Amino acid sequence: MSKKELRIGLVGVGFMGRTHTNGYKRVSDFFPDLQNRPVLKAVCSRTAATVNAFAEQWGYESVETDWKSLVARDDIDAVDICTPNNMHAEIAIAAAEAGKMILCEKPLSRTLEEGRQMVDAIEKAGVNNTVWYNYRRLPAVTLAKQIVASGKLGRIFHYRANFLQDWTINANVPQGGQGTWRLDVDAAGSGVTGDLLAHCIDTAIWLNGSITDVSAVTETFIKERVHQATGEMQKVGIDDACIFHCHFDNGSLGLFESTRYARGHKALYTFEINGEHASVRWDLHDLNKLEYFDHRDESIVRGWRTIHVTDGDQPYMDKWWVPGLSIGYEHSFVHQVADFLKSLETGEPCSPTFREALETQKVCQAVLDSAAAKSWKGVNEY
Ligand code: 4PW
Repeated sequence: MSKKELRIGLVGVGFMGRTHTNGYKRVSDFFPDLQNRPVLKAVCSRTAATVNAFAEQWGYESVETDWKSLVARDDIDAVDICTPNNMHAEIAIAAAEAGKMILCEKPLSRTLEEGRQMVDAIEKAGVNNTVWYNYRRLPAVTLAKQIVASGKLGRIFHYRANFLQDWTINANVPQGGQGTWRLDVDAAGSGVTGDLLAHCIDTAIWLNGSITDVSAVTETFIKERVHQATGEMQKVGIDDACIFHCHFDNGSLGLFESTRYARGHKALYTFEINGEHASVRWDLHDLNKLEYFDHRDESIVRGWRTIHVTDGDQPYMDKWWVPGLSIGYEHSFVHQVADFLKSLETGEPCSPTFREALETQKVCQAVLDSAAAKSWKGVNEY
């Protein structure tokens, strides 16, 4: 079958530039039925030496050092935004106006206002779009979605999630710079709320429906850090930790915690859902396993069971090896590329779209405002 080329223009060459590129490179071999094939047409980063090295290592055909030149090119079909958050809106809006498809790294934007402008621009342009909330596309998480949607859990009472890290405990970690832009409020928009809880919120809305109102506390443990660009000590404007509880539209209660100050945890993302009949729980550190408890089981065998999600009839697994063999974090990005390419064939949106990701932004904004005001915030106010 001769495939149609989807010519990718990647902006940003950090950690996410690598994960997405890996997705583009592997998808056609493992999802051979797709009618579209990504082509690594151009990559953009400000420093010529850096972008040249990235292009050579990963196999991009050409480079740009100004994203505006990349967006203006006729030989680019889709712009992939992997920059720090402060560039998302400007690039996405320009790419939409140029008629490009857009794949944007999470979170959609720094602020709700920027997110709204992005949604307006892509909907006006009518371009295909998606936001890289990749954890949805780990097979065990997709299986959790299927189990919840099947109704096996019955009425849902509780949803709880954690995203814990420990990499900013050292006060000498700067704000600004490669990777550490996540600590600079101007670049990131917020701290753990936008960077980590946004993942938890996206998954929660997908699995358990809308969040209606929130009550949050945030803390900034280290108040000043050196800024990489100026070399000067500056006030830290991000939330280092955030805990919130909430109501879901289906009547269940939610409890969420995220921090970068949980010594011993590097990327512990867990969620658990408790229903009337059954519960499910998942842990990123053991990402191919989904745990399930069903009270309706006979008492002699009742207990938590571990589903090792590797069989061909489980989500995405028919594309990989043989039953019993695991896949990893990077495959979630391959799956998102596959689903995006599939959406071009079917005409169905590739979820989460910008508009769906805006719902996560609303919850993030409500969380930050609730913490600042020390009061409950309704998500519908946004
Ligand atoms: O999006 C998140 C990042 O900003 C990731 O899923 C994990 O936490 C890994 O890096 C940060």
